[in-house]
Amino acid sequence: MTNHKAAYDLLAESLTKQGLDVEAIKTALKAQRIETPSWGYANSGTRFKAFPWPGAAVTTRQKLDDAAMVHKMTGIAPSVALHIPWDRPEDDDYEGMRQYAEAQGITIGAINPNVFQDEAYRLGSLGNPDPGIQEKALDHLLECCQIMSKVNSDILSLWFADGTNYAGQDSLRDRKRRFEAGLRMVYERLPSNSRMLIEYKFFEPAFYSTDIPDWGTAYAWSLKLGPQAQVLVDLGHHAQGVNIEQIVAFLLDEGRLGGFHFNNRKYADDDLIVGSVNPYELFLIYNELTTAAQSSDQTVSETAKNVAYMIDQSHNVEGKLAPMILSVLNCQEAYAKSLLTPRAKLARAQAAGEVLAAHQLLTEAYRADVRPLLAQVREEIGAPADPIAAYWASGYEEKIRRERGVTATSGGYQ
Ligand code: RM4
Ligand code: MN
Ligand code: MN
Repeated sequence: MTNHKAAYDLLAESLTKQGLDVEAIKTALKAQRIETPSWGYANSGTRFKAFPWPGAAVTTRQKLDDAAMVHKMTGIAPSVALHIPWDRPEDDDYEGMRQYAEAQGITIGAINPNVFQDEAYRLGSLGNPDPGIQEKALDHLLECCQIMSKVNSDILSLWFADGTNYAGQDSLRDRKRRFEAGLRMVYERLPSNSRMLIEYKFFEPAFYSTDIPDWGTAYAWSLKLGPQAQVLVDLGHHAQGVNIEQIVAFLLDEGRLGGFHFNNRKYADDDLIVGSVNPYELFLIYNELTTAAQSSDQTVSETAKNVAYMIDQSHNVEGKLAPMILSVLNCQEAYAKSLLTPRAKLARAQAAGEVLAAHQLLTEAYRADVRPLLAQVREEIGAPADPIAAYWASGYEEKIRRERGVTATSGGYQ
């Protein structure tokens, strides 16, 4: 018996008394999945300095090893997103890369094309006024569709750095049209049974306009493109005070929420550990997802069940694997709390206009200490009850520090 057991028994008893089905909650928690990003294991920094982290991954194999370790510690992170060309294999052997991942016990998840780091992209990629550069970007995006088939990925995750810095720099309407034409060509070449997720961001690196500034633009384009196109919500890409859970609810209801890039922000695209600044917001987001997954409306519940939960973080001062483990655990905790919301009671309070009662029903779920429940779930799936402690005790961090050492960085990523 581990030391969480007594606390778990008490919690299970109290949840049962509240009318909750503890076994069903545990089953849901065991089915939860969070994808980690390959770039989160490499060195990264701010635009001022990238401080190299001892043991940070350099090669894609090392990143896959690290992702596999995070999965081993948490039991719920069995896939890793790749960024191309950062993760292009030296020998171009993508099948070999997939096999290597599978041999480590993980699979390859979303493919993220990179059309922002080449010299050519100074004025954008698909939105660039130069047709030659639009074509270069398009070629890369289509190459990524082929890579998806080689690595068995069913998600093309699109983020564009495109935009303008000055009023008058380019025609806003022409840029829109270029983007629509480019996205259409990519959409037509998507592997069957796969999805294209369109990520929005209202600032940076362009600051006067970005070509996909908000969820409304991404949503409008996904509607125009077809059912394989959906919206990706990156928690760091909103203005201060935006109600993200409302965006999530809207997109779920319309069948167009495709996935998340989880992180946390204080000011902008800070890419901090998800749930570290505003765990309540994360809970409220999960609450929308859980409510939708349990909905009797089939489009809504199917959409919720297909959401791709991905982390998009870069840890600059706090290490690499331990903060990634913590990020996964924070998602797990938020999800667990969302499963405790008494939905039938809440619906009754809402219908009766009982504002405070409804609010309290929700906040009571948020306040519950679910840690013993999570320790129990982990133990039942064969993961360590305390993943971070287990990680430090595993010797993995010492091993990668010793074997990989410190790699010089240039700035930005890698
Ligand atoms: C962007 C965006 C993308 C990510 C890059 C590295 O802000 O979040 O998803 O791939 O950063
Ligand atoms: Mn992102
Ligand atoms: Mn971002």
